[in-house]
Formats: sequence, C-alpha cells, structure tokens
Amino acid sequence: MRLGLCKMANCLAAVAFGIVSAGFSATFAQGPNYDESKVPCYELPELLVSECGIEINTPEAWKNIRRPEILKQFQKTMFGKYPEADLSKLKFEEISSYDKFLDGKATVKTVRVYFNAPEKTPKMDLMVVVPNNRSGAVPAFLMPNFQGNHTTTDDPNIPAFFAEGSTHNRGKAPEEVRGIAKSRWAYDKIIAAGYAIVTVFYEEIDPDFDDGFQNGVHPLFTNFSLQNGDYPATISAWAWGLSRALDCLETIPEIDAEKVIVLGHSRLGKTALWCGANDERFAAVVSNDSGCGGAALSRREFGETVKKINTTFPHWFCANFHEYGDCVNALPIDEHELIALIAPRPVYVASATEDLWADPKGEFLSALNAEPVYRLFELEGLGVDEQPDPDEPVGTYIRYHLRTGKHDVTDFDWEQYIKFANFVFSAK
Ligand code: GTR
Repeated sequence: MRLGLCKMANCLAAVAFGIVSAGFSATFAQGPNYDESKVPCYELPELLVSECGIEINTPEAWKNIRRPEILKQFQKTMFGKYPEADLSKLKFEEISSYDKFLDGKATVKTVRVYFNAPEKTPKMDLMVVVPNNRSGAVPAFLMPNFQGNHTTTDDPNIPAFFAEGSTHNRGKAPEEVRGIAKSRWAYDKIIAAGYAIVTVFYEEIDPDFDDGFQNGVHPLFTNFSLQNGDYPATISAWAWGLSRALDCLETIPEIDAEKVIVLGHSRLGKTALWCGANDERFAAVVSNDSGCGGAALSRREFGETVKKINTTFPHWFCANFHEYGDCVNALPIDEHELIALIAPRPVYVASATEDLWADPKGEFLSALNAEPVYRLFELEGLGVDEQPDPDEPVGTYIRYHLRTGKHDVTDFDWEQYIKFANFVFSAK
C-alpha cells in the first residue's frame, strides 16, 4: 500500500488532532485547495490484494479475481451500474457522405444510430472522418464533442443538426456556432497520420442536466431504478453510448473496429476512462484533463473535490458517490484503480499546467499508482517516479504529459496521441 504523498508535518498534525478519519475532508469545505502542502493525508486502497486478502500476483488472478472486484466497486460506489438495454433495437443508417473534406484528403460520413428502432429517438449522429488515401480499413479515434459535430469544423458541408439542443450553446442557431470548437480537432494531422476520427455530440446520448434521468437513453436501461443508489448515472450513459458507437463502427468497412482508441476531454475524459474500463473492445484509452471523477485521485482533494462535483453535477455519478463528499478516505476505490482497469491495454493520461481545478499532480499519481498492474503483465509504465516537466511526455504502456496551458485539447495534445496510436498499433 503506497502512503499518500502528503507533507509529513500535515500528517503528524492531523494524527495529533485525531482528524485522519472519514471526516477529514470537511476541513477544506470552504473553497478549493490549490496548496500542495495542504493536501490531506491519505492511503490509497490496495490494488493487488483481493477483498478476502489474496495477494494478486499473476495476470490471471488480476483478470479473474481482482479486476472484477474493482469494476464492481466502481459501479456500486461511483458511476452506478453499467447500463443494460435491448441491443436488438439498435439500427444504423448512413445519412450523408462527402468526399471532399480537408481539400479532398478525407471523406465524412454521417451515420445515424437509432437506439430504439423503429422509434426515431433517441438517436445519435456519428461524424465518421476517414482518410481517402488508405489501402484498407484504418484504426480510429473515437472522441465525443461538447457542442455538435458541425462545431468541430468550418466546412459548411458537415450537417448541423443539433446545436439547439446543446447545454453549451442553448438558443444559438446551428450556423452561429459552426467551427467554434475547431481548435480542438486536429483533423489534418490525424488524417495525415492515416487514422480515422469519429465524433458525436455527447448530449445526443444523454442531455447534460439533472432531470431525474427522464430523457436521453436512460428510459432504455433495463437495470435502472432510482430506488437503488447504484443506478447508471449520466457518465455511465455517455460511456454506454460510446460503446454503441463502437457497435456501429464494427459495421463500417473503412474502419478497423479492433483498433479504436476512445478519447475524451474533461467530463468526457471521465467518460472515456469509464467506457474503456467496461468495454474491453477498445484498444486503448486517452484521458485529456479529466480531473475529479476521472484520472485525479479523489483523496487528494486538490482543486475540484468529490463533494463539489456532486453538488454542481448531481446527475453525473450515482447517489452512492454523493455519500462520500465529507469522507473521501472511506471510498473503497480511488482513481488509480480506474486507470488499472484499462490494463493491459495502453492508457494515456494528460494534464495541463493551468488546469489546477483538475489536479494535474493527482492525475499523474493515479497513472503512477496503476503501474503495479501493468507490471504483472510485464509491461512498462511511465518510466519515472516524479511528475515530468511541462511538455515532456513520458511512458510506454502508461503515458503522461503535462502540457503548458489551459484546460483544453490542443495540437500538442494531438501530436502525442498520434504517436501513442502509432505505438499502440505497432506494438501488437
Ligand atoms: C467543470 C467540472 C469538471 C470538468 C469540466 C468539463 O465544470 O467541474 O469536472 O468536467 O467542467 O467537463 O469541462
């Protein structure tokens, strides 16, 4: 068990005052803590000891004993059950194709996924961008977007269907917001590297506000009941939707569906991790600035806390997680275990220097503390023990970088993810 990296003085003081307990986090209830010396003492839950005390020291024991235990704990405690629904109701329909994207370097197909056919809703439109210069099926990134597919590019040929439904752009006409998020979508670089990229407006899967889980895909879940504190909450719903996107990609001949990397930024980084943890068809996972409830260790309470996130976004996690706002040390899991659930598949955790709300160091420490599981598989992790300097990416099967700048997805980030993809698909 790795002791938390809190300052020893804090630790001793806390012990002396008897506050290393479930109630410790209340000390920081006033405002976010951005002072490393005030990070509370913590001990991370054991990664490689089973609930009945068995030492986990082989890949088989991880896969058969410990991994299922941890996955179940995340379902019970944090994200809620992974959704179940009648998948025979899924239907896919190509509704447009445009082969002159990026000056003719790529084709964009819009493929509509009906979740409950023959009903027309709920549904989502996948924007599938495929390089025209390819000799067969290509690997792909799957990255959901925040504001509508047409906000990822200025090209007027990309259909603008859903801007009006966006939490971020409510009330704005679709054409007003075309291209506003384009800096996050390095289409040229991705296509030039030979990858496809698929995106979907996340609120088509489930709208991002608390409505008691009435809308989006929630009504389709056969294992949903508000009576249980472990109902599939909204991040679980988004993650499930990305798995349905992969179901659809499996039917698209231009895409090699065994080579899809799920990638997400911020709340969608939390979603990508949870999706990859549950759906082992994804070849690798990238968490970009996912922060609290994503890659950052909950026990550090640096920046956004469990209490704060559950107050601001009560629909993201299940009710059981809300119980831990004042006692994060009592959580049976922490986020290094979410990273470990991806093993042995490669995982990338990225942070940004000015994104203190997401606790860059806590994101690094999660990646570091997931390494014992990769070691079981004889796979190299980060290759460092300390958080690297800005803009110095590290790692092999577990990768990390701290980009200079804000909470965002930039060309620098994409350059690293493309190198990561090159590694993922050449290492196989
Ligand atoms: C913030 C939230 C973060 C992060 C971010 C985002 O307001 O506190 O956890 O998810 O939103 O998704 O942009």
